[in-house]
Amino acid sequence: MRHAAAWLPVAVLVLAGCAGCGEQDEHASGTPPTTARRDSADGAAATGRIRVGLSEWTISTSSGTAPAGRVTLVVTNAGGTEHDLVVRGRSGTWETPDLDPGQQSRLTVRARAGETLRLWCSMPGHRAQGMHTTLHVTG
Ligand SMILES: [Cu+2]
Repeated sequence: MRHAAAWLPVAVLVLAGCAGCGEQDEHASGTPPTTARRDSADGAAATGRIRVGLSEWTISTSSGTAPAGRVTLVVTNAGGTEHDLVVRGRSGTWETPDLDPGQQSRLTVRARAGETLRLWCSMPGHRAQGMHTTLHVTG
């Protein structure tokens, strides 16, 4: 049964390919083949987007948790003075440039399931005044 089950999708793919050839569709317009899904344990396939707001003297996030994998933080300085954002996790440390009030920056980080990412502003004194938070990474 296992072999038959594995073979069937291949047959479908081949048939779909032939149909495409018959109609002489442009290859560029073809829908990309569905890639086999890897185990969910491989969190690298997951993506997420979280908005982060910087202000005096707090960091707010659109979610308290992040999915495992690549996570894009959309960071906005909503305050009245310069801020930045540093993110540290088990896979590394990432940092935005210094952001003027109103400026936005994107930071893509790699999050591992079960870890807690630490976020803070590295401007002198800002972290101590409250500009820090955490994001728990879900499986
Ligand atoms: Cu700051």
